[in-house]
Amino acid sequence: MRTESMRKAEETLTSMCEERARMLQEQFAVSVNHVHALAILVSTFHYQKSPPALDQETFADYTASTAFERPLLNGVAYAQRVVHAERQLFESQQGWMIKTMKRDPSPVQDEYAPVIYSQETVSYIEALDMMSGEEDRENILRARASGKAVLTRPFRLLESNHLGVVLTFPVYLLDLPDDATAEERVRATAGYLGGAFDVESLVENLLRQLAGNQEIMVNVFDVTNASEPLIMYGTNPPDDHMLFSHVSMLDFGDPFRKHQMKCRYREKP
Ligand code: WA2
Repeated sequence: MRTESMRKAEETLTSMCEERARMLQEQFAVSVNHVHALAILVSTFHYQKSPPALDQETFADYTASTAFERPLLNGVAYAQRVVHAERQLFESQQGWMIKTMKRDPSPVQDEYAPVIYSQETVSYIEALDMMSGEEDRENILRARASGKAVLTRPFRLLESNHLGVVLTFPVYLLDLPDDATAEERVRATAGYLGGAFDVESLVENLLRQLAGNQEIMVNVFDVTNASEPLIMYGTNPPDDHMLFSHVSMLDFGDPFRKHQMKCRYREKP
């Protein structure tokens, strides 16, 4: 029988879940917008000035003092597109060798995406070819062909090994019309500005601050492939003893990916 108290409990769960989904989506959107602005900063000061009016120290200072604008990102970085014919010159100018994400010297590739500017919090990705990691590589290819912000599926981030997703914006050498083809976009690509959403620790922080946190259990899923939901946040509890759950929709701004939040009571209400 559905009692009045059960109806109330269900209503409370719904509103708590909707509130959490709204907050997460909002903080996500704020962070994405600020990374967009950083991509424009690199375009303006690195590529539209000759010689470039940007260096690692300036990038590190600026990104450190604006970190509060990107509450869910553990750090941001800029990876430059380097084709193989330019590799030697690039490495001698930088004074370091391009490395893989496993930290070996990079083998020969058609092209590379070594990180040349990084926020101090992710300085460990400097000089790493971001195309050497499967998730980052897919993001780079999709970002530059589309001209839009893109997200990876959830995966274990470098160093922290926390579950998260990477956000990538493309940076172009010239102003492209909105209807530029994918091929034109690839040809005009200068590099990639992005960062990692440390979902495991930063979403935990966000949820901890909310009233009622002790009573409910929150999961976030990447449901791009509806038949194979990927866990993005939280531990998946066994379904059996659970009375009801609520699913809230999430929009993180990449139309290629679908996300949702699922909330339940920790104990039978
Ligand atoms: N940033 C931080 N930690 C990571 C990571 C990443 N990618 N990938 C795995 N762990 C510079 O798309 C360009 C940042 C990638 C941007």
